Amino acid sequence: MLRFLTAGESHGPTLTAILEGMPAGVPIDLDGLQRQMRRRQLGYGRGPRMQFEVDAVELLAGIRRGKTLASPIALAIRNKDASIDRLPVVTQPRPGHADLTGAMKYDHRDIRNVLERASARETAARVAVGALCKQLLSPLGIELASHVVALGSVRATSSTVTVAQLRAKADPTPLRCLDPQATKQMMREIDACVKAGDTLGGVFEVLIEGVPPGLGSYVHYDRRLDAILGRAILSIHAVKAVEVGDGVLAASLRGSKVQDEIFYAKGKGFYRSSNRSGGFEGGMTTGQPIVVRGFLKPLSTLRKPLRSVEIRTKRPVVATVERSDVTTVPAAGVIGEAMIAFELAKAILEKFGGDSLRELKRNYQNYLHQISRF
Ligand code: EPS
Repeated sequence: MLRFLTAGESHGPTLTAILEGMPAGVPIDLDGLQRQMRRRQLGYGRGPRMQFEVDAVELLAGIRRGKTLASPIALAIRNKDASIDRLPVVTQPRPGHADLTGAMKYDHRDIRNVLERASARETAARVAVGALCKQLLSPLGIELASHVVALGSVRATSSTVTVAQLRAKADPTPLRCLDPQATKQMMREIDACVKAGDTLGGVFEVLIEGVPPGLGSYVHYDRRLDAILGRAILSIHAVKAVEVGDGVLAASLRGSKVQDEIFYAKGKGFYRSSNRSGGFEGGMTTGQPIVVRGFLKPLSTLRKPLRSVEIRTKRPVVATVERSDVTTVPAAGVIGEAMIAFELAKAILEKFGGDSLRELKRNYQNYLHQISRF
């Protein structure tokens, strides 16, 4: 079974992760891993922290001469800002953050003990884990990309895209968005929020190509892979809703306008002319591209803070102002890719097994051959 743990506080010395269950013999490209880390730091509207943190990943165990050993992989990302022991006590909880409930639950009188771990900085470790998982998926022909489809009230015009297009055209733009007109409006909206001391949410979309039919299962609720991906996306900080395919629109349409009709052609096999399901039927992948969206609420650290209550005196105050971002939607897409890469790698190892990449590939090819003859 593939599993991972992360540890580390936002301003502690190090973020760290252990990924266990990777087969042996997977080539690991450290530069590729580092590029994924950099992608998480980009995006107009990020705070000052992203300018000085390097998020360099040190691989400490489980890899030798550029290949996985099958032993647990340990990695570390050292924080440049490691001021945790010098930072002031926090007693004015921010509405929307983990502050108040976290302090009550763990009996902390200093909210810093909560916010340091609740911070989205933890996602740097997840992106490193996801980057390793992508390097397992890539030799199987599975590729992921993401883009921003809405920021605040501005929506990008939608069109069908491919992973290659997203990588070439979305990543180099300031907000990882394909629509240049919408990007300009989004940037104006961010500028207005900077002035107003406010924050913005939005929507990212993750696209996955090359997934075979039949990952996940309809036989039991906890084996439905769309549900597993939904949980993975909801676990990302500030995400409040998830959509698979045209899920939200589908709820308002008739069935005849929603289902993807089935066709067959010699040589091509079974196919659909649409992908409204987002690549899932009955909790299983259909073999079409997977399309998952994450909806973020605006970040809860506001430079113009909201009303709150001091936890010791119980007097009305305004919430603490921590250094933060105006929006993190472009980064959240990269984190979404990482979480989905992990869950897909896990689902693949569960279905196909294999202690080495060679064995996994052989099992995988066998299955692809079997379904090609269905
Ligand atoms: C983040 C680092 C943090 C924030 C952000 C994400 O840095 P700092 O708090 O030192 O400025 O920029 O964290 C949050 C949005 C949050 O709510 O905690 C990062 O590395 O992604």
